[in-house]
Amino acid sequence: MANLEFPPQYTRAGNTTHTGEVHSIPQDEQFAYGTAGFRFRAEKLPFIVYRCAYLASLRARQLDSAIGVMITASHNPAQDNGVKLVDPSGDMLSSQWEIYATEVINASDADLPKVIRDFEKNFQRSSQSKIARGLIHNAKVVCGIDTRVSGPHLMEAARAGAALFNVKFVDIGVVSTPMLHYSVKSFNEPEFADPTHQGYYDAISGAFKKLYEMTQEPDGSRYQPELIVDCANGVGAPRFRELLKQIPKEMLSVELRNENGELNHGCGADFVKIAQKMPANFNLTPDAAPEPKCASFDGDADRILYFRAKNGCQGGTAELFDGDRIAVLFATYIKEQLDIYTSSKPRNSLKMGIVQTAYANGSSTRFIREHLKIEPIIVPTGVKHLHEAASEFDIGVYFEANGHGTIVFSKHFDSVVRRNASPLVHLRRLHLFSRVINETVGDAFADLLATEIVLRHFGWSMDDWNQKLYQDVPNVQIKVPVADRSIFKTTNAEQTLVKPDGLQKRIDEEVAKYKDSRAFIRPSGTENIVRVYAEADTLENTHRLGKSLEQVVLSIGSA
Ligand code: 16G
Ligand code: ZN
Repeated sequence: MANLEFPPQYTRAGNTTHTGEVHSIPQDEQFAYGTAGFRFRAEKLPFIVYRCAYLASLRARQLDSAIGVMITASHNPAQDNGVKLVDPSGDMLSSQWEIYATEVINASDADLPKVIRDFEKNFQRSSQSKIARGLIHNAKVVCGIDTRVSGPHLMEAARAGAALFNVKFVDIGVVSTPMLHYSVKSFNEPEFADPTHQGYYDAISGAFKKLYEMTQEPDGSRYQPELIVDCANGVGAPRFRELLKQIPKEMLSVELRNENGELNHGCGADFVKIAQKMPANFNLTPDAAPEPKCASFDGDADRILYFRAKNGCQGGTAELFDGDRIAVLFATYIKEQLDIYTSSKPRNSLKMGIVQTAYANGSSTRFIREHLKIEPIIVPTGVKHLHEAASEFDIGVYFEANGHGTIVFSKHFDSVVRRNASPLVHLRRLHLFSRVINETVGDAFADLLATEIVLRHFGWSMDDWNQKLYQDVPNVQIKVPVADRSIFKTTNAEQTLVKPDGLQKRIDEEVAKYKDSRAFIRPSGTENIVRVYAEADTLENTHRLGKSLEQVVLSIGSA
């Protein structure tokens, strides 16, 4: 192997930021590939992105496939950035490779050549490796950025990382995270879609328009095809604007807000969810007519929530239609189609599953169990856990309450529904619905279009969507800063604390004081905090329970 040369601006010592300053990263600063990949202040990222892109190029050669590199820090402030890798079918990176990524990033500048040589040797040796067999015609690194100012500089770092072993680099520019995932799958499976922005817009909007034509609004429908979207001042603004060009206004009329201000500042899905408040630039005056139907994207448009002004908007409070409510809406629609299918006693059965996390509102879980007659699967926080559990079903609906979710479809679904051009309307609906959805990852644009289709199908207004399914139990989330979150260990899909000793008992005692209550405490995977989640019969009791649990955490933190 020739001498490995690393551009100094992408080393730990010479790490150079987008403003041209050298921001060295000391060797004792270690990192871990977490649920969101690597995510920090943008200054730290050039050397991290460079090394991640090298690793992506190795994975691309190993599998002779396109591998994605997405540069974004999602809902974090504008000064942050991040990087995560995407596997060939558009899925999250395999967990074994998360460990490799951590190893490569943590190597010192002096050790890096050896670490890389060892990786290269190991993969050359492995018998399945396409590198060893010289079959690397399709290997490429596909890279996208969000709208942050540090993005273009980090794109160059990625280009340099892929160039280390001369792997083809495809810059797909400013895209939502789901568009990057979709492109990676499209590069690897050309029959899926054209791997361009337009290919993505055409596939999703095309399915939407066909399904729209097939959908009959029921008599007395209260569906409204107008909505206002909070773009978080992020990538949703330019990209969703382009997607909407494909959809006639009579079908869906969308007004975009928060397109050009400070990213995620006082707006965006994370703000609306945590603060339960209307975002900036939405109507906050009690006497003016409130906007009837609104949705909010996060900064990289992989999360969506619907909302509207609550009670004449006193204090700017928003009523949320969160990921749980979207999941239940989708599942209700799918179940209606599946019930028709099953009633004809078909040879092939199709099984739907629903996956949630402990953050799912207790009422949504009860509704799924009692009305949809499906036992929801509860998994730990983080998309990969949900995605994996949902992949066990023919139709796997998964959503986090925070608005990150999608539906995945099995090979069996492919052969029964997609490849069998059935004239039966419920099967055609399922087929088209599966194409409106972005099955690679939660996608704010696709989820919005799918939501509108289903609301129209049922003839539902926001009131109907709220009242005809379930009423949310009052709930609260509190962030508690702690010195060391690693002392908190959970089990039972994060619903039970096993460490520190005795803490779960104290939680149980507090929870027992309130009616219809439920609560849990878990360490955040993305911030140095512990999160408290509480539900109870009234909002007041919910806050009381939340506060008392906050005290429980603080008493440990300071012990
Ligand atoms: C990451 C996860 C998101 C999860 C959040 C939880 C992915 C792509 N993203 O953003 O799903 O809800 O972390 O953050 O997996 P927390 O651990 O700080 O609560
Ligand atoms: Zn996001």
